[in-house]
Amino acid sequence: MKRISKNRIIFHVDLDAFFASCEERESPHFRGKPIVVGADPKQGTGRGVVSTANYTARKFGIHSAMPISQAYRLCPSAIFLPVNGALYSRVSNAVMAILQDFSQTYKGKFEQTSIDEAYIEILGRAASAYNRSYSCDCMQKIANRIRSKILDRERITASIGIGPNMLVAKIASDFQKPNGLTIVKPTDVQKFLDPLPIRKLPGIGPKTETELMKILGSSPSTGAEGATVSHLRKLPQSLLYEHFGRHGISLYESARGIDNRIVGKTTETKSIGEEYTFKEDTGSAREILPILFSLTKNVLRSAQSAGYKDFKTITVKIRYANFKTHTKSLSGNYSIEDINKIEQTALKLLWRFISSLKKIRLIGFRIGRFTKG
Ligand code: TTP
Ligand code: MG
Repeated sequence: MKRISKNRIIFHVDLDAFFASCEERESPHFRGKPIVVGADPKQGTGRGVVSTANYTARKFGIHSAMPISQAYRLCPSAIFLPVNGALYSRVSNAVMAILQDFSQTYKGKFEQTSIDEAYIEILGRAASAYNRSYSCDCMQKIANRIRSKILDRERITASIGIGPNMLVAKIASDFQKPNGLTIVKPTDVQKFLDPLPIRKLPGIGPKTETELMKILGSSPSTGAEGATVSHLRKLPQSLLYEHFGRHGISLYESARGIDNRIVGKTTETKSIGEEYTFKEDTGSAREILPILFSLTKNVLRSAQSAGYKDFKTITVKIRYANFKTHTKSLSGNYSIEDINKIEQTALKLLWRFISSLKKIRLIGFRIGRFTKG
């Protein structure tokens, strides 16, 4: 396996309850109250989903992607707000500019991975000093400077994780949210990961978790607290490969804190997409297709204004009336200007899901793996 210098220092910065924090800063009288950003709850009959909720609303059990009607039932007195994308883009750009500045100060590398997340790799003198002593003081100071600057300038809080690679830094930033700082020294990686639930590892969603629980279920050591990274670590690489293919190899490596990705190398951001919830569930192609094409146009417009020219994946998502959700992707070489080819691909992916017998509640369209022009 390719070895990369052992002691890299990578910061992962993730803004807290991002959309809700932007709303809170615009209307300080909201502070301390539960805020839910997303679809209109329409007194509990609304049909969309929650984009995010602030930490006060999360105490009621409200979270991202939950049906807005359920959020309303959990806390009818919460402040429900629509998504204000222009505001969030403005704040995101300002925060990312601050982070890029820091990365230059520390002769580092920078990579933004979503609207509210970025990695900074610290290089130069600060990195050498840390590698000599592993004293966290210096890294703590840098992290606190970053958080203070974001708070002073943009009036929102961020959580930061610091680790020897992108995987560990990302898990660490989530460890003490909100407004938290977690530093994982290179020598402590396994100690940090072992007790965590397997769901904390990127790439383990509900499906992989269920599958892994089935495999681990026969092991008497998996206690009532559920499977942890240390349980996952007991599974041989060959067994994981048998069950999950290449994804199994990355599970094996993640459980050991191995990640050789390089910060700032990729020119690809994650993806850009949009979803639409129908006012009433429908199985009619005449209602569904115009929505698909309007989502396609909106997404391509956003990608174009972000400066992208080419991309490699198209994904279509559908949610049936019973909430069963499917996504289907197709990889290829697409140019953003080639709208006909993109629409045809989206149609091909969606078509198999359309049937007058099975009504659809939501459709989504997403493109990803960009290359900047
Ligand atoms: P996240 O960083 O995943 O979540 P968050 O910032 O709201 O909360 P946390 O403190 O846990 O980081 O996502 C960033 C923004 O992306 C979020 O504020 C809203 C949007 N988003 C959605 O619209 N739908 C989703 O399902 C998720 C997860 C996020
Ligand atoms: Mg966030």
